[in-house]
Amino acid sequence: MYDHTLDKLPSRALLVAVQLPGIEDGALAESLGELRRLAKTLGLEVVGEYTQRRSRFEPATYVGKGKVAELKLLIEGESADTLLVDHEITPSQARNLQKETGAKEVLDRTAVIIEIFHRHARSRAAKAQVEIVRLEYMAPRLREQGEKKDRGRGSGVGRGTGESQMELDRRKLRDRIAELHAELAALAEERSTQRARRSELNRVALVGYTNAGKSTLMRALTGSDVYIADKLFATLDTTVRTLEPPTVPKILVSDTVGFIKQLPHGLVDSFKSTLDEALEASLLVHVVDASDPGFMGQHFVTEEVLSEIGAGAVPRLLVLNKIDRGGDEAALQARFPDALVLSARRPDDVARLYAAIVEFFAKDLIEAELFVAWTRQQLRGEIFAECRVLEERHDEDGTTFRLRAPGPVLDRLRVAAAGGGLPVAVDR
Ligand SMILES: Nc1nc2c(ncn2[C@@H]2O[C@H](COP(=O)(O)OP(=O)(O)OP(=O)(O)O)[C@@H](O)[C@H]2O)c(=O)[nH]1
Ligand SMILES: [Mg+2]
Repeated sequence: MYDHTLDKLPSRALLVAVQLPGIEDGALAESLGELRRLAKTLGLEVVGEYTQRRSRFEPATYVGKGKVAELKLLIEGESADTLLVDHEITPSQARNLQKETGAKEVLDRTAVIIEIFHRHARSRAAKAQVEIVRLEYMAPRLREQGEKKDRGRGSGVGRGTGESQMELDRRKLRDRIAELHAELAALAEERSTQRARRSELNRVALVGYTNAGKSTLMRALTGSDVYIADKLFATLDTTVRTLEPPTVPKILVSDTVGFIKQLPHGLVDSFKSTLDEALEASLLVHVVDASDPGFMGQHFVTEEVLSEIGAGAVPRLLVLNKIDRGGDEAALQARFPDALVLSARRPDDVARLYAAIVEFFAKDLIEAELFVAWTRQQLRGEIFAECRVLEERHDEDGTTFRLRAPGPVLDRLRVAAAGGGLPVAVDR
């Protein structure tokens, strides 16, 4: 089976890219820089780069025929064993490149990204999601390998056996994919129950390109110990925590999976369920690494994926992060007047972000009066947990609260105070 499991992955890699018309040198360099970081995340050492200007990819070998020989020499000269192709290529292009250059492995951008997701997946849901994408990526390659094997055997008795083995492998693959979908459906149900319990609460989600600093801000804003690393796709699972110091009513913050250009489509689909958390947020904090020269492109890719998953209309707060790395703060602020220009490493900056988030939710609070009879004083705890109480007045019948609260909370408390229903438990 075509299986480039990462543990078996050789370690010296050569990057290869075709520069298509309309792709500027700068854009090509950025893309290769990113591929280099993807390689580093997989633990590969990049020993060289090879680019070729071409009007299109060569159908058989991606790079031109004449260049394949050059690549072979380069691989030998650098003792490289892996070719990393900066585009998605067909299984037969990969196979031909491998055969003709003598590389042990040829991985395209998609395979590299899937591999990283595979290695970083921790929760059951993330593991199942990535495995589906991986199996689907493997399926056509399995076919090609099967065909090759069959041809190699000629037209003898073995041929039929080879085919049935291939059929068997494919069926196993299909069965496994179906099993994983069923597992995910069960997990999605669990998650939607948890989400329903949180639906009334104020939600903010940190979104953005991979490595922008979302998890670093998550830590700073919530005091949680989410994983942070100078790696691509360090986070694959959504984590939800309360904004600290706590506000009344409280605000929940979610950290989410990062995006990248040419994110394999299967991954966008399979992470949709994880990103539902982001969709349900009332506010998206879009974090951008402003110290990266390609940050405008990264901003664009993130917005594109957000629209694709249906989050195009959720209000945004743009955060231009990592300003401590020497960016021109004033110039950035002038160019993006509505953005928060900051560093996740400076507590004062994090405090500004905290204040902006609190302010966003404060404007949705409705000021109202709520009368609670003495017989219903068990509601007090809930009122103080979920509303900002501005004033209390007592008389012989009960207490009148003047408070600020989100509309749905107010509606629920009014029903409960009127005796129309039991207070609904929310998770605290
Ligand atoms: N200098 C500097 N480094 C930062 C800042 N914010 C984050 N970093 C670093 O950038 C790297 C990536 O940070 P993360 O918080 O893991 O990024 P992320 O957006 O969660 O990345 P993924 O989970 O991979 O999508 C880490 O090495 C952080 O320490 C900042 O404001 N300044
Ligand atoms: Mg992260």
